[in-house]
Amino acid sequence: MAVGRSSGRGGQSECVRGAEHNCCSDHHTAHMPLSGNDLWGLVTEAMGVCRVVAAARAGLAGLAWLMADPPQLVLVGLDSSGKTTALLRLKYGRYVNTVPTVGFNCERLRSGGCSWVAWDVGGAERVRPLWRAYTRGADAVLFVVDSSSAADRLEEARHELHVLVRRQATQSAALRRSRPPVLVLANKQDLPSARSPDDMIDALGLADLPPCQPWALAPACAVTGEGLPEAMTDLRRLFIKARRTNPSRG
Ligand code: G3D
Ligand code: MG
Repeated sequence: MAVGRSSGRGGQSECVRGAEHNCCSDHHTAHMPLSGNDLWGLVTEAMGVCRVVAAARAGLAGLAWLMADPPQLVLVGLDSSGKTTALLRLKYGRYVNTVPTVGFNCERLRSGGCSWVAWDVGGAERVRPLWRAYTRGADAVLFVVDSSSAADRLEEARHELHVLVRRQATQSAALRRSRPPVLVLANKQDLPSARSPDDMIDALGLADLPPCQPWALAPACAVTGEGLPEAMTDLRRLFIKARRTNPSRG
């Protein structure tokens, strides 16, 4: 036999009694019958407490995440694709004239709602073997491509991107961690000869990447900064999703 919920608005108890009714203990009957409203109140109160506890736990988790080391972002791509321009634009919010990168640049920055430690690595052919040292510990990759480049340079970019993804698959498997997401930045969209995002997806063979590789492509112009915040938001989203899949960062 159940305790019926009060139908009266004035808090009138409608405690249904029957032969097997045993919800009202002695002390209950001795004092005040526990009405449906009372029970409902207790339940909602308990739910409220649970919500507060959950919010506090989420807050602590968020705090711990903020205090932890920021994720490592690596910018790679062919030389002159606009990596350093993009990095400095993200860091300072304005255009900074660049010189060809010798070695690497490293900046701590905040973009897309997340703090990052960003590594910008030279893209000339002779230094590309160095990419592996940077991508090994990467949490996310920004692969910058000049959308206005000639077909042979795009083919070269496609080749390097696929090599990078294959290498990261091996490294991630060895380290038992999720694959770092790759955000392809289709840069230099301001130039008249720039390919559209769809053409870039085709030219770079992104549909041929393994299904377990998180990726996205975002059009941008690193000189004006157009598209960069959206790109970084996409990257953060992919990063959080990958992290949820495998919370241990390895
Ligand atoms: P890298 O670091 O990938 O080697 P850089 O490339 O950032 O040094 O940029 C190479 C050149 O491309 C620079 O021009 C830079 O201004 C230009 N560039 C970068 N992003 C864009 C863009 O979105 N649009 C246009 N039009 N140009 C861009 P210079 O003349 O200094 O070599
Ligand atoms: Mg550079």
